[in-house]
Amino acid sequence: MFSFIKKGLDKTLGAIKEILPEKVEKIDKTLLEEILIESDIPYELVEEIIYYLPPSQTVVRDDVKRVLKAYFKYDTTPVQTEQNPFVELVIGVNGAGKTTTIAKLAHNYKKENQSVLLGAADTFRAAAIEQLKSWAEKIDVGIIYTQQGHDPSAIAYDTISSAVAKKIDHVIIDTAGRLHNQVNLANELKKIVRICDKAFTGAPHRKILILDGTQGTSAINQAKAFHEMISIDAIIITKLDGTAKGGSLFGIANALKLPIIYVGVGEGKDDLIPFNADDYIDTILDSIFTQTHG
Ligand SMILES: Nc1nc2c(ncn2[C@@H]2O[C@H](COP(=O)(O)OP(=O)(O)OP(=O)(O)O)[C@@H](O)[C@H]2O)c(=O)[nH]1
Ligand SMILES: [Mg+2]
Repeated sequence: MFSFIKKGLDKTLGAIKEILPEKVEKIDKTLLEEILIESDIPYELVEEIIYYLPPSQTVVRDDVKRVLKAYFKYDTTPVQTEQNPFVELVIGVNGAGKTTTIAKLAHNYKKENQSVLLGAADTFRAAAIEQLKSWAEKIDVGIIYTQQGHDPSAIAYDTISSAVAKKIDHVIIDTAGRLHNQVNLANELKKIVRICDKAFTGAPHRKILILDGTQGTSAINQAKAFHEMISIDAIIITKLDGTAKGGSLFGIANALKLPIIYVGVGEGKDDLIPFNADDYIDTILDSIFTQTHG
């Protein structure tokens, strides 16, 4: 089976190969520990994983898979996708990949013959508005925007109202990753959430946090801060293609107890793949064990 996640894990698999040039049938736990640490699974989790393995010094693929799977029990999202419009609010620090991911998501929906309207509520920087406009043109979806410095909540409101009036299927709202300070950011995000609900009761239906995968587990604290501000529903990890820290997803999913719904594996509009924990774990284990899955 061709695995889409493989593109995103290229560097991580390369790093594993440096430690383990030849695949094995059974692996020594000390070596496994080294591989897991190298791929940026947090140290406490690695300890825990080793602890839950059978007591023998060497272990087989099925043993490892069983233990690793436990860290992704949050990967089913109970969302009401039948809401029309289905409103998604995208948040995250600047540079995490919010705007690019919004374009990819919108492109995905379009491919499924669903209509999309984008809201450029990152009014903090003029370039941010331009960037989203240029994506909207490229993937041919509508966008509501205003001038730099205008109230982002007003944009969120206008986007949702317009989508309701035009019976659009999906609304995706971009937000600023940084304001003058953290308190301002928290207040602004909370206000956007409130106004979304005013525009269409129940909106936003999904608050998505974008995390830069190249930051590895250091993104966890950042994620917790956003989660405390407006309680996130799901995570998307970007730039998995640019990092050997592919194991950090274990730490992120486990620390936040939130589902990872997609991973970004490049800068193009097609470079967003639905995250599947089984596929992800199998791809890593394929690079360690001779025994294949199935
Ligand atoms: N390789 C790679 N690059 C990505 C991916 N996602 C985003 N990028 C790149 O990361 C950079 C930042 O992405 P943006 O989408 O502008 O990030 P942002 O969070 O909107 O940033 P601000 O608007 O400044 O807050 C851009 O150069 C993107 O092309 C990915 O999955 N893989
Ligand atoms: Mg942006």
